[in-house]
Amino acid sequence: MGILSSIWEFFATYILQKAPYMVGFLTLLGYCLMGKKWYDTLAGTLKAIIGMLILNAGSGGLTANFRPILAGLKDRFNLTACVIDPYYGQNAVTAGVEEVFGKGFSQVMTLLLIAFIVNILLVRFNKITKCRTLFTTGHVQVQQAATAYWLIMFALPGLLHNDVALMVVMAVILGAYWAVGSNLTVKPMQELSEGAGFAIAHQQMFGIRLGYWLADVFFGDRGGKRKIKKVGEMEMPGFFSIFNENMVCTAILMTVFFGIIMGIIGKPFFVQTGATKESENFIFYCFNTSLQFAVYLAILQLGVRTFVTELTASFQGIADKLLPSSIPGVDCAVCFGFGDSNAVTFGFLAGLLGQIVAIIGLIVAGSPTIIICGFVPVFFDNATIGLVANEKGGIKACLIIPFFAGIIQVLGAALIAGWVGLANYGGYLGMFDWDTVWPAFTATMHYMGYVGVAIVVVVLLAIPQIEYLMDPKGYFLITEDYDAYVKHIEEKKKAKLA
Ligand code: ASC
Repeated sequence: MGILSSIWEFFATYILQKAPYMVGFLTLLGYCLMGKKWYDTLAGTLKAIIGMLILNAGSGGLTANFRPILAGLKDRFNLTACVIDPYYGQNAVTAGVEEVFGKGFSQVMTLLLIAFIVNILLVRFNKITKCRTLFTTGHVQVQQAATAYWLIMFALPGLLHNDVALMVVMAVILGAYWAVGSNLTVKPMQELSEGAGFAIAHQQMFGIRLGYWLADVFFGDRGGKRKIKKVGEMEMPGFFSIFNENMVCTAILMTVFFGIIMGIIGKPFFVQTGATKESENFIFYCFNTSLQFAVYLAILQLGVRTFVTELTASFQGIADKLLPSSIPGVDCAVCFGFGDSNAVTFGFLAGLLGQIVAIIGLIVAGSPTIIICGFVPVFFDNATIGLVANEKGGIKACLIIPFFAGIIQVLGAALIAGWVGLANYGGYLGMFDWDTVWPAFTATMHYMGYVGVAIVVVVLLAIPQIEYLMDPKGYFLITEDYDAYVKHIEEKKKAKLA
């Protein structure tokens, strides 16, 4: 028993919660199930782990460099405000959960494990459930488990005295959200990557599908009747042509943008926080910091190229033997390696503009909760949504949809974080789904109790069923054989025209 529990603890701590090792573990398992030679298995597993570590170095570098700048606005102007950022959100839960609910944080880990099992079961029985995707992003699952823990305890205080019922309700809702949310991204991601074989397991999965749908409805090609212009197809004259190159475009836009923000915050703040020295030239410091954006983005894309093929090729073993017709759900940054790379930058900037407009709106309206944009939601959410929107609806969709996503992120976060009391602890998770669908779940359960729980679960589980009914033949084909799926869609289009 002792040994078993030690193995389990090791697995939970070092694999389940650490995306690179979770991806490595799945690659190893997949290749073993396929009966690959041991040395190919070893090489593939190492490439998967290293690729994910490179991706983390890129996304972690972006976050470490640029989060303090946005958060600096708060400290510099002494604002008491709630920062929307997954790490601030997790800290807020840790800081307040004992005080508000009289519960420790340790149950969050139990919740995470049970919810993950719910995800696996929903995929295992996908003939019935129609769920095709497994979550592999442990760090995100920890953050979500923490926030869901708070939201559900707030919504159903009657459950506080019944630990078992509390865990069951939470795990079913969270596990269903993981399975159903990532399943919603299958189509957008398969189209974007031309069948690379992954979905997104992150914090804006409903946002991705909504952005994809809005881009198609309002900006799409209407079944080939209209020409759309994607970011990558823009031909810019003279000076502007240099923006066609992703690195140059990112460098120029970020220098202008972060140059302004860092200028507003002022040098003394950065000297005080130890980021730069009094003797260092401040303009040079701003320029050099802004260029890091392009550097980390390039690192991130290298990471994606290193691990995606290994994970998706080996996952075939898991799909064949354990989880039929499934694909892995991965970090949203993975899709930055596909589509038009400038759409990442444009989506981010449009989302940021939306967030700034909404924050000004909150201040002007005298809202009791003021939000500060955190780097992770404003960048990773809006860049992802922008990339998907661009693919379906071109540049207009890539700018307009993330702009509104930015507004929704701030307003949704202000409402929910103020209502449930997380704003008092300085932070809220703040990613798109947690500003939209999760507040809706919370309100439904808060006002309708157990009936509300049932409604949330039924609505979640109905989503893949509806998608399946819209195209029963293509639904599993898209994960099993993408080329055959493309043919199937072409035939459907022809039949419609005839
Ligand atoms: C998150 C989170 C991160 C980033 C990263 C993006 O939600 O916690 O560290 O997004 O996953 O690559």
